[in-house]
Amino acid sequence: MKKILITGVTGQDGSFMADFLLGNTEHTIIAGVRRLSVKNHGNIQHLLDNPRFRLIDFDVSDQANVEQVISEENPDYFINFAANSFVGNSWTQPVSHMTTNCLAVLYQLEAIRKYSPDCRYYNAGSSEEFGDVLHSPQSELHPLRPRSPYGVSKASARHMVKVWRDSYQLFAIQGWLFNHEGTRRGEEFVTRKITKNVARIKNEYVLNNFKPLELGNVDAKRDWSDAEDFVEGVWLMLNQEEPKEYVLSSNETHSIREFIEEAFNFAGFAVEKCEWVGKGVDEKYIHEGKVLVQINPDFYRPAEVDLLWGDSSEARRDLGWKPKSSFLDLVKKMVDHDLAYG
Ligand code: G4F
Repeated sequence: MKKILITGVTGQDGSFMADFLLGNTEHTIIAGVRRLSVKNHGNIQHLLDNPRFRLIDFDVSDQANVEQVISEENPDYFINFAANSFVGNSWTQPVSHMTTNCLAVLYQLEAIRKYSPDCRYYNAGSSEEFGDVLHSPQSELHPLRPRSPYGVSKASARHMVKVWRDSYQLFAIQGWLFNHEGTRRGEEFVTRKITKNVARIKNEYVLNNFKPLELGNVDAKRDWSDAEDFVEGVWLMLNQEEPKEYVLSSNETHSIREFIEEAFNFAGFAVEKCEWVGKGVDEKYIHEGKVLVQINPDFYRPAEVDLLWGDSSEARRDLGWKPKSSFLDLVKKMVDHDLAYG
């Protein structure tokens, strides 16, 4: 029985990872949570009474705290999902992104090197590191060309993880995770924003009194998967003989526009009865004369990643991993959940 320290456990990925490990292994979870005056335990409420799940106060951006936790707990694995993960916010809070996504990783690597050198370490990497892509699809060989302060923070952390791995022979890796979504996804991310608003509009439509969903660039394309499939991939990556980093992706790309169409379709607004009219900021998605979606340029980003499209063939070959859910499975699951629970 091993000890696994997970940070970011109240978020989507951390909570799904805890569920996966408690359900599929005998190991114990130490769940590092930053103390907040109002608790945000919604995603882990069902785990709080599990004897193999223990919460500890943990602030990844406090070096003294990181050193104390690693030296006292001596974990066998450290899975770092704590991050500032909303790209759109990273232009207004670039320092906080560098601190949490990069400097904190340095604290963790140093603490592992000093106190727990056999600990296997995973840091959450991102397809945003590829950024302004040169070719598609993107595999592990694609150069890092970030387009946002968020992308820079993750790319910098990647270099540090490699340097610490090579210099001190640590099992330290940072996989490239393409977009991954689900019913625990934060509402600021575009997929959940869409499915929550589809559910709202569905309920308000009959009253003929609803506000359209407002979005930014609907032509950007992303490679979306189900986050529950990805946590299994991360665990496989952590349990190879040698430390190697992999891309996890669906190997398909879809536009935000397609996500919108499919989400409304699953809620009963058939694609055949809807149409896009207008151009640019005046574009609207209309169903029987009523505006479901309109563009709000406030949601445009200072620099956009227009296209992400992963190539996870190495992970599929070496780890025997592949996503179980398709793009349409994912959209349906999120819409059904938000229609049922609001
Ligand atoms: O859902 P998003 O905010 O995700 P984004 O920026 O792709 O980042 C996510 O995936 C990364 C992996 O590639 C992670 F590393 C990162 O932490 C995060 O999980 O935006 C997706 C796209 C963008 O092109 C954005 O411009 O949707 C576009 N978009 C259009 N309207 C919008 C909106 N995004 C948001 N959040 N809100 C909108 O209203």
